[in-house]
Amino acid sequence: MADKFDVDAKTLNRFVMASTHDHDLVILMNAIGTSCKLITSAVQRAGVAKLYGLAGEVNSTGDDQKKLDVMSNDMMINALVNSGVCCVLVSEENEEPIIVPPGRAGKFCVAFDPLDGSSNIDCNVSVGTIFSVYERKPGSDGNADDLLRSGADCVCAGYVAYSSAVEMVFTFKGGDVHGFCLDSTIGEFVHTREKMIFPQDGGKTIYSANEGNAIHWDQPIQDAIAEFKKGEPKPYSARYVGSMVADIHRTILYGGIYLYPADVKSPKGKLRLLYEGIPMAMIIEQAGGIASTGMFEGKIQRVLDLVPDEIHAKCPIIMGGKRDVQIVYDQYKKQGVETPTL
Ligand code: AHM
Ligand code: MG
Repeated sequence: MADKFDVDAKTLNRFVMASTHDHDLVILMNAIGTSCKLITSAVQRAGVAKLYGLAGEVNSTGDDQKKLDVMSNDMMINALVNSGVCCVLVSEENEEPIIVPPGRAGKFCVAFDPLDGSSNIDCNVSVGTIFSVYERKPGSDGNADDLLRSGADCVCAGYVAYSSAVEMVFTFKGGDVHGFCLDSTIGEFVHTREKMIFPQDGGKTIYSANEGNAIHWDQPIQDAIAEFKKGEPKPYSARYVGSMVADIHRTILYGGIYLYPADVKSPKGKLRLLYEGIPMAMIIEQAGGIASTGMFEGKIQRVLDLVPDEIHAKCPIIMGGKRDVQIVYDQYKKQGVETPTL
């Protein structure tokens, strides 16, 4: 029976402490881990605690209903502001950046989507948290400008999937990608996936996109999806949760391709660069995959080369293995577009 008990738990904190000499980074990851445990508790108790619904609504007993994503946002902000190692925060839920008061400020700038997958929150389908971390520029006190830079400057990126298990995946700049499952019996994230690698042969033949937008896509994207449907030796499967964390997590583990391209309705795409595009691109690339914009502002670009012009800037996204991203690029080539070599 003894082997059923972990006498040597490789916790997230232990892993981070072994990976860096930067004590502030250890504190930061601890604060992110704590807020994600709080979010887990809120997500898992959402039904019984009556946390579903719109913020600002008054329920039948006259109490204010708290929307789950507003609560998750408060949990992250409180943990990060009080960590003492952050100077500026950007959240999907806040129009303006959050500036940490000087007495509590530290060197990190964190962008996050506290609970991504808004259309899935109230129906108990997987949702997630996504974050990217930068260090403030030399001489800066910490302001939005510290986050308006290329993904190449991102020092840490990660996501947490709230699903049948709660799992954190993150990577430090230039490092491997690691996974940690929340062990509810000890209340700790425990190291469960060592060096996550995108399937080298492209993995399962899966395409993942909101095909309801197909009529608005450019011809090469429509043609690429048609290619996937023809498939060789058999048609690709369609899988689309509509929560980026779930769709990207599956893509890293199983293979295939995820697309939220630009279209005539949304020429910059839908997803946000700072807390969706850049962190997912860094994880995908450091796991051995490709993170492209597809056609964006006249050319095909690497997501990590984009520089946001404002904190909530958007970007189109095509992420997957070489096998499938090449199929998309081939359709652009047929239209005479120059494509990067993969
Ligand atoms: P959100 O931040 O409002 O939740 O939007 C982001 C989500 C992503 O998780 C997901 O990939 C995408 O939006 C789904 O969009 P759509 O419903 O248009 O398919
Ligand atoms: Mg989002």
